[in-house]
Amino acid sequence: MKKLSILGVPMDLGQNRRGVDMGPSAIRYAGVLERLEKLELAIEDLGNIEIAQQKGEQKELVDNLRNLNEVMEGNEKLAQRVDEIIEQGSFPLVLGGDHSIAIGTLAGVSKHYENLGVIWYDAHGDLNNNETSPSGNIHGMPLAVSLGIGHERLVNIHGYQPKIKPENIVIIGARSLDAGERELIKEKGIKVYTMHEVDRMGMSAVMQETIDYLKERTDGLHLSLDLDGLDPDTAPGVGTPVMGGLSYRESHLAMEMLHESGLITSAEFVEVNPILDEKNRTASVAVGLMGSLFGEKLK
Ligand code: EXY
Ligand code: MN
Ligand code: MN
Ligand code: MN
Repeated sequence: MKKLSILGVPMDLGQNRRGVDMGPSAIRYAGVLERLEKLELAIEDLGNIEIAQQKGEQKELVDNLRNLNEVMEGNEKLAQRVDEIIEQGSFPLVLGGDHSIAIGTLAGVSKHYENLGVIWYDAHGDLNNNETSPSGNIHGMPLAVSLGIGHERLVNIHGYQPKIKPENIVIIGARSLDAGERELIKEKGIKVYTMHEVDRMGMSAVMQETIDYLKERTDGLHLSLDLDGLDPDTAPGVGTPVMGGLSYRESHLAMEMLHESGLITSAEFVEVNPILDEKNRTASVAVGLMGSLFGEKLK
């Protein structure tokens, strides 16, 4: 039976809105364990890792980076835990927390693969660095950091860099990209399906191309799913909502196709903020998507 380890990361220091540190609790409250226990999986819930608390007032940015030390510290812990989970032959399912935690997740995962693939399901590219970032928020940087681009302390987390190669990445759902991010996408030739392509091609073709593309070049595949990739009407409980996003059905289809592909080897669901949510809807949507990713069937 496939082993699955759930790890919560109550991180809210990669951005400046409160409440996303309650994401893991909201997702558990929405019934993630009960839902996945119905599938043929041996599940353990490892609880949350300890993350520094955001204090009342915002600290000044250092090198245009918000909370660099605390984000570093949390991600070092996370990388170590994820590394151990894979070492023990289990599938890491990481619950965020803001998207800065992808730095630690990928650092722990990628050690185990030569050519880790990454599906970045997100309204944003998360490809900024401290020079291009309009906000100084590290949750807008994790994909660049994992490519080895950015502050040297961030890129060297868990003692090596880069974690991933640009040709092993597929971004899906993008509709808010900063100038520096667009340049990087061009320069590195990163594959991106913006909302325009999803509308033109349909999600089925987008996912089939994604799977075919990654299947031949990667030896492991990580899903980094930011709930703001979905439309805010479906997933309102996120800190940086962008209109015109992926629908509930498109997202389930994407998860179902990933399950059928058998390629996914680790996953994280991030940016669920119950304070900004409506009756925990966004966490429930996340749990439903996890159900599809792990093989729930309609009939
Ligand atoms: N691109 C903007 C920035 O870097 O500040 C917004 C980033 C939002 C990132 C969200 C989590 O995906
Ligand atoms: Mn906190
Ligand atoms: Mn993101
Ligand atoms: Mn996002």
